[in-house]
Amino acid sequence: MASTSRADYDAALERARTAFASWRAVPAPRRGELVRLFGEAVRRHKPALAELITLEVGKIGSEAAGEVQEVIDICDFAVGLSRQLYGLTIASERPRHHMLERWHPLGPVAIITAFNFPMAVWSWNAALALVCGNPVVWKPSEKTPLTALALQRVLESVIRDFGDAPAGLAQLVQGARPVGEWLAEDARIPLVSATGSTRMGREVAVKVAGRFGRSLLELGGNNAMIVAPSASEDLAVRAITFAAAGTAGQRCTTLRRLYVHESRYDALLARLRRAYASLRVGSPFAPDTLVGPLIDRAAFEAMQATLAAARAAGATVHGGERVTVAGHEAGYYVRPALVELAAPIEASERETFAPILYVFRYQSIEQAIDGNNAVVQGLSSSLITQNLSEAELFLSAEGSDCGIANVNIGPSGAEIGGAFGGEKQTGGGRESGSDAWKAYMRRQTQTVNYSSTLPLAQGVKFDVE
Ligand code: UN1
Repeated sequence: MASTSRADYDAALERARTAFASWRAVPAPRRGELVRLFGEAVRRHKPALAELITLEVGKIGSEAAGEVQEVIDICDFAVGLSRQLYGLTIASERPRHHMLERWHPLGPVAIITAFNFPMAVWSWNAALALVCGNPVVWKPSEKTPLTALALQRVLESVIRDFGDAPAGLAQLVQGARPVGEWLAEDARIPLVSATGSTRMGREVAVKVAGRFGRSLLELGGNNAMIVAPSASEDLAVRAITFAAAGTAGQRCTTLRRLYVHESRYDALLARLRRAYASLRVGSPFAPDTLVGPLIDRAAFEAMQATLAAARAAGATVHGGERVTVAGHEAGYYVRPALVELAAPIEASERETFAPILYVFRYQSIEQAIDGNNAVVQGLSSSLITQNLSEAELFLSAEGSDCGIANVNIGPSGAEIGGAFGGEKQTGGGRESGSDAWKAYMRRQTQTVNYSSTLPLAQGVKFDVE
C-alpha cells in the first residue's frame, strides 16, 4: 500500500484547516443534515461496504453488516445531537449579569483507527466531530486501506453534493507509524482520537500532551466475565462464546478472562468445551461460519506464542490449533482456545488479540470482582447472575472498575448510545454516545453585564477617578 507522503500530508492538513474556517460557521443542525445524508448513503451501500469488510479483515457476514449498521446508527445519533449541543446557564453573583457556557467547534480532529473495526470506530468519531463543527483527518490501520477508501469516497460524494460543506472537510491519510506520529505532533490538530494498543496510545498521548493538544484514547482491554452460582447456563454459554470467539477474538471488548463460581465450574467447562469444539471455523464468506480468520500471520504467531507460554506456566489448553480451510489455505484460521488456570499468569494479564479465553474458579463474589479489577486494562466487564445483591455490588463503586459493566450480557457488542471507552491503561477516553461529543468541542464560559455599572466579583473594590 502506498503511504501518504509528507508533502501530501501537509496539503491535506491545510485543506482541513481551510475547511474549518467555514464549517464552524455553518449552523449545527445544517451540519447534522450532512451527516444525515451520509448515513442515508451508507444505508444504500450497506451490502457492498459489509462485503468489503469481510474481504479485507475477514469478518463474517453478519458481523460485517453489524459494523456498517453501527456507522448508520451513530449517524442517526449525531443528527439528533446536532440540535442538542446544550450548554448551561449559570447564576451570576453580580446584578444584571448573566453567565453561560457555550460549546464551540474545536478544529481538525485526527482519527487513528485499528484494523478490527475498520469503519465503525472512525464513524463514532467522524459523525460527532462533523456535527460539532470540525473537519476530520482519518488515518486508518495500514491493514485496512480499502475499507477506509470506500467509506471516505461515500462521504466525499455527499460533501460534494451538499452545497455549503467545504471541500476539504474530510481527509484521508494512509500509512503506518510515521503518519500517526505526524498527526500526534501536529499543532494544527487540537484533538487526536486514537484506537489501538496501549503501547501505541502511550506514545501518542505523550506526543500530544507535549504540545498541549488533547487526546482521546481507546486502547487495550482485558475484559472479564463472572459466572455466579445463580447464572443461567444457557445464557452464559451463549454470552461467552459470542464474546470470546466472535470476531475471532479480535475486538477490544472481547472476553479474555472468565471467573466461574466453583459450584458451577465443572459443568460449565464441559459444556463450553463442547460448544467450542462445535464452533464453525471457516471462510467468512460462508453463511454458516461463526469464526473467520485472524488478521494475519503475525496475529497467529502471537496467539501460538501466548498459548505456549501458558502451557509452560502450567495451564491446561483446549483448542487453539490452526485450522485448514479448503480454498483458503493461506489464511490463518484457528480453533478458539480455552485455557484453564489456577491463578493469573503473565499471559493472562496482557491482551493477545486472538480467541484465547482464560478460565478461573472463584469462591466469593468479592474475590471475583477483585480478579476482574486486577489487571492494568479497564475497558469492559460483565456478570451473569440472577442475584440482585451481586449485580448491584458489581455495578457499585466497590464493583467493576471498567468503563463498561454489563449484567447478563457479555462484555462485547455495545450499542452506540452509551459512552464507549475504559479506564486505566485503556486510556480513559469516551467515544460514541451519551455526552462524548463534549470532547470534540471547546467550552467557553461567557459573562455578560447588561447594567451600566461595573460591580466586581468577590466584592473587590477598584475605584479609579
Ligand atoms: C473495538 O473493538 O474497538 O462493543 C470496538 C463492541 C463494538 C465495538 C468494539 N460495538 O464490541
